[in-house]
Amino acid sequence: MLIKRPRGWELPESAATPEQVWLDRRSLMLGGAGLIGAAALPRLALAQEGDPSADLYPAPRNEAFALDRPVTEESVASNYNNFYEFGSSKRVAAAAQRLETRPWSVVVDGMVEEERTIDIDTLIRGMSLEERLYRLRCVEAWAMAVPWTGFPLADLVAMARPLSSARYLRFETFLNPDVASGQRQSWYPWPYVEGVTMEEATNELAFLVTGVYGKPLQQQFGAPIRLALPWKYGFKSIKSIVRITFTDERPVSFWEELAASEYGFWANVNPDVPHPRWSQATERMLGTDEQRPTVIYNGYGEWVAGLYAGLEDEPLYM
Ligand SMILES: Nc1nc2c(c(=O)[nH]1)N[C@H]1C(S)=C(S)[C@@H](COP(=O)(O)O)O[C@H]1N2
Ligand SMILES: [Mo]
Repeated sequence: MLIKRPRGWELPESAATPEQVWLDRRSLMLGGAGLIGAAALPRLALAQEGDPSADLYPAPRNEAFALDRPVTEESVASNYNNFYEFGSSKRVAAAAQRLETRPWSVVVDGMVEEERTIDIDTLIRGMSLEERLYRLRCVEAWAMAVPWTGFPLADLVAMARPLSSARYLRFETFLNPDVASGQRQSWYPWPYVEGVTMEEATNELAFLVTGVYGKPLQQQFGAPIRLALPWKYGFKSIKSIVRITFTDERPVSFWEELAASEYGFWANVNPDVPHPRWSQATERMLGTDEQRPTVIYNGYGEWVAGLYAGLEDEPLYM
């Protein structure tokens, strides 16, 4: 079957507008402290003040995860996002504020002792939150470094009591085309889906994120709960999760469904394995012109390289 598909996702990052250019352009248009800033910023602030988990932040930092680069400025990271539910540009922060993150619940189902639906605040308060400084490397060759707050995915796996037959976790994002205009674009396989193996899910690095920059997560970052898998390309770090399913079938992700030859299941960062249409050798740090050499497993080999022993025949790096 032939399906007409947009070519938007095929644009290399170099063809898109760097975030600093449009940040500058915006302040030019608005004469610095302009109208959009005045109208949009208080709303963002309000969304966080009204957050029922606000008292949990900032959480203590786990110093085991050190950065080799400065933390990306909050204003840069929170205004340059990939969140296709709200459009294919990086300027989705304003549109994403339409997502109501309370009430919110997460279904944990499939191969578990007992399927359940957990209220987000019950979940967050049942876990011990910590802050971790993590790098994020997008497949489009830009990168950032941010202070996520959350809890290990392994803690959720333990809580879920999976059956021994479970081999994968499948994650699903919310589906609400009334709120998320991108989801009205029917050629995309909504809802966004991602997956990892049980071994990956229980690795210490796999992190469920509920906050960033010492505050509850804002919508554009994937509130109220998203994944951070810092050794994999950013598209694996699924946002605004509503369902986590334990399964013995390898999940087919959103991007794999769209373009399997470009975005695979494993998607581990590797500078020596180019994307079919661009090099992965270097990355641009958001908010700067700095190009840094990309590192295998995004520098997290110490934690995760052992996960892939014996899997050398798999396409681990795409
Ligand atoms: N549901 C959903 N999750 C998503 C995406 C998306 O479009 N929808 N984009 C992914 C991509 S490509 C990246 S690089 C990261 C970006 O996270 P950030 O916007 O917090 O930097 O989110 C990932 N998670
Ligand atoms: Mo990405």
